[in-house]
Amino acid sequence: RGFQVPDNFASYYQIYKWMMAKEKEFPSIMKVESIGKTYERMEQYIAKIGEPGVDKPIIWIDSGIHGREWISVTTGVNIIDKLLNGYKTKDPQVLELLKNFDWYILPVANPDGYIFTHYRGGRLWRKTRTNYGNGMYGADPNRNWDYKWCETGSSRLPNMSSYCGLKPWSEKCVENMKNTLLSIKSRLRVYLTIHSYGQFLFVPYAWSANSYPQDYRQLLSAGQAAAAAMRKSSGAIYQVWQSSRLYIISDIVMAHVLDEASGSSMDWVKATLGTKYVFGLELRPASAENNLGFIVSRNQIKPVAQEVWEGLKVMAENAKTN
Ligand code: ING
Ligand code: ZN
Repeated sequence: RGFQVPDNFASYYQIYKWMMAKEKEFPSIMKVESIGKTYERMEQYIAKIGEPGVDKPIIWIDSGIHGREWISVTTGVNIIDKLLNGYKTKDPQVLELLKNFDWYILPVANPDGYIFTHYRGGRLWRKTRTNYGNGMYGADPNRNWDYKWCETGSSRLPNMSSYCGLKPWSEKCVENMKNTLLSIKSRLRVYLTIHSYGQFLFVPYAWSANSYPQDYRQLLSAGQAAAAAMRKSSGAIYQVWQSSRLYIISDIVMAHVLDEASGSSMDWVKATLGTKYVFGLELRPASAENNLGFIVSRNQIKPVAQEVWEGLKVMAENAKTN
């Protein structure tokens, strides 16, 4: 009855059905595969989009690694939709993007967490849903990667929202992502992980405000170019930073502390795979009280997707030439 997945905060199951339908509609350029099963045995579906032929450099995008960040999931879904619509209408820009790159898009990176946020009372769940006993569930899938694991901005306590897990890769959904990324290591050119909120475009490293990749300046300027395109699209200002250089008010020490966070996907990809263009995005809003920033109204879905799309095209352009 007119329910359009890309225009709504769709459920895991609706998104899965939509991806299957799109694969049928665009069999020559799109494949949907599962990269593995989660702790709760849900498949993690990835869309692979590109012109057939030789293997090309890959642009990877994941969204929804945190359950409650619904606007990130709609953005991942809308990027798939934009690539397919552009192909259908022979948009020369999109044809170029599909000729130069293979696009790997994982719109619901943490299905267990995402599904839980659709239950009554679960809307603000961030983590996975691994059972850690005594009524404690889930580790933070953006603290569970094996680079500087659990050193900064992580908790060892399973009841905390930034719990780093029992060990690196303890979370199935994270291990599946790692294995997939390892298998495409030599072709991986751009890694973008989409979160919300705060309106930032992050560059590595997140684990320390005093640690930079050797090509930091180049990443920063590529990020600034993308953010400028985003601003031109909608007026929204995205600040380009290392997330570790931001200050937050810590609820533990009740003071402003650096927002360093280790064990993130972004840091692992940059440090371990050596991928050139690695970014983390925090979508709208810029600020909100009491976690309400995770609840974004439906009319934001399209403008947010559009501004990300504009930024993405600039990232792709940079990744092609530099
Ligand atoms: N923010 C991210 C978090 O995991 C982040 C920020 C992004 C940290 C990339 C490290 C790397 O804390 C949200 N809102 O989840
Ligand atoms: Zn997040």
